[in-house]
Formats: sequence, C-alpha cells, structure tokens
Amino acid sequence: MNVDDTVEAIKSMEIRGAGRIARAGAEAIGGMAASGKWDGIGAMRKDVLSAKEKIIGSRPTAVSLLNGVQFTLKGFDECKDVGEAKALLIGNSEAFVRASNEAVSIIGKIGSRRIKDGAVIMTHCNSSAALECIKEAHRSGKRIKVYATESRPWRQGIITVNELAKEGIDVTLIIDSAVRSVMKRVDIVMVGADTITSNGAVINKIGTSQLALAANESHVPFVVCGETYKISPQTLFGDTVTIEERDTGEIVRDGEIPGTVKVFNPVFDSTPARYIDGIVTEVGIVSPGSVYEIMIRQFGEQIFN
Ligand code: RI2
Repeated sequence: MNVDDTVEAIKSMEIRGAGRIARAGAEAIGGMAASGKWDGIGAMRKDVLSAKEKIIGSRPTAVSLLNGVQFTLKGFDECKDVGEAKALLIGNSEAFVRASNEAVSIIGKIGSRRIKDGAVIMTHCNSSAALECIKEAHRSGKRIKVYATESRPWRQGIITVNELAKEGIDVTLIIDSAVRSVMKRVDIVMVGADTITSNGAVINKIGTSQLALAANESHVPFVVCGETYKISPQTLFGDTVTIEERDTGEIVRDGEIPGTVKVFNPVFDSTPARYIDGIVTEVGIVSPGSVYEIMIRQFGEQIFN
C-alpha cells in the first residue's frame, strides 16, 4: 500500500490497533523507498520526510505509529546517496515489522502465565497483545472464560468475540455499562495500550479507565499488555498525549438529535499508574513505576538529545 493509501486506511480505521498501524506506517516508508525514483538524496529526503509527517499525523494518540516510523528512519540523515538510503529504509522497515510481530508473540507467552487455569478474564476493545495472552493461555490447555466489552462507539468488541470464538474460547459479550456489575465474577482484567507514558499511565480505548476503577474497587488485578514501542519518550519532557476525537457520526445517526446538541467523541482515555498492577511487555512484566528504566534501555540515551 503506498503512503497516501496507508494514511487514508489508518485515518478511516480500516487499519486499526496500535501495533498494526505502527507496522503499516513502517511498511509504507519501506515501500516508498523500494518503488521510489530520485535523482539525488536531497529530493529523496524531502519526499520521505513529507511522507513521515503525513503518516504520523493520521492518528495522533498511538505513539506506536511515531515510534515505528522513527525506527524505520534511523540512520537516514547520515545516508550519502539514494542507493544507500533505499537499502537502509527497506531494511529498517522489515526489521521493525518482524520485531513488532515477535514482541506480540512474546507478550502472549509471558502474559498467559498470569492467567490461572479456570480464570475469568475481562478485556476491552480489540488488542492483539491482550488477546495473544488469552489465546496462549487457551492453547496451553487452561480452561478460561472471557468477558469482552462491546467498546462503543466503534464496537471493536465484536471483532474480539469473533476472534476468540474462532479459537474455541468461551467468550461473553457485554455492553460497556455492565463492566462494574460483571467485575465481581472476574479474576483478571487484560487490556492493550496505545501509549504508555514515562510515569506509567496508560492511554487506551475510551472506557479503559472505568474498567481499571471497577477492578480496583473489586480487588481484581488490572494488567496492561503493550510492546515497548508504545512507550512515549516525549512524555518524559512534559509532552501530553493528544486524545483523538472522532466524528459524531460514529455516535448518532443523521437527524437523530437537534443540530443544537453537541456530541463529544474522545476515543481514548488515560488510566493512572496507581490502578495498574502490571504492564506485560516483550522484555518482561514491569510495574508502571519502572517504565522509565525500560524506556532508557529500549530507546537509549539518544532520547536526551
Ligand atoms: P494492539 C486500539 O485502538 C485499542 O485501544 C487497543 O487496546 C490498542 O489499539 C492496542 O491494540 P484502535 O486502533 O496494538 O482500535 O494491542 O482505536 O492491537
């Protein structure tokens, strides 16, 4: 898919999920390098940097998209000619996609160990990282039951229940407002992440923080599953995470309400670190308080430049 088609597909949520959009962004840059023709490195640099801005602007909340594109562009500034730059971008893009898919598989293996035989799990939206933990627990023979929230307005929960049912997992769909009532039946909550801030807060699908509140009230462990490229170094220096607001048409049909009525449709919320019992990453299960250490280890000292 070329850059413009990728941007459109991410904006429209044809491609969705923080991990998937990161891989799509990296592949778009790699594809551009493979098929593009430039007379000199200057012209190539101009096109690639313009493509970068378009891609990272397509969904502002998931830092995974920015990190995936930046990983792909690592070393690009030092390239001397088009041939060297093409090889670098193609190689970095393929390396990111491989590492990203591998990270989800590792998270599944690590996170599944936090799921006991006979456990009842609640999940929200449709997170490939969280679902990999649940599927891996099932594959290892654990008898589990899952409550999946509908996750209005986009109803990604429908994708989740289809995915889990296909694996033969016992799954029940609930509406978002049933979360607190159902929580008393739940042994562990496992959700994904769009962005993990340097102080261990987690930005995820709207409603996640309500699951965390209800879990905390019922003393149910609340576990986030997220690859380290969802950590945002920018938040270390006080940057805030933009919470994307989407079209009102996702919530109401034309003519359903008077034009004077406003509709507020934020699609993510922030869960404070104090409500998070653990973050399952591909480098292990970490407490929200140790995200800073992981950030330095994974991103290196260059984040201070
Ligand atoms: P994975 C999704 O956002 C959900 O918020 C999900 O929890 C998060 O991305 C992470 O998904 P959207 O794209 O990377 O549905 O774990 O708005 O698949």
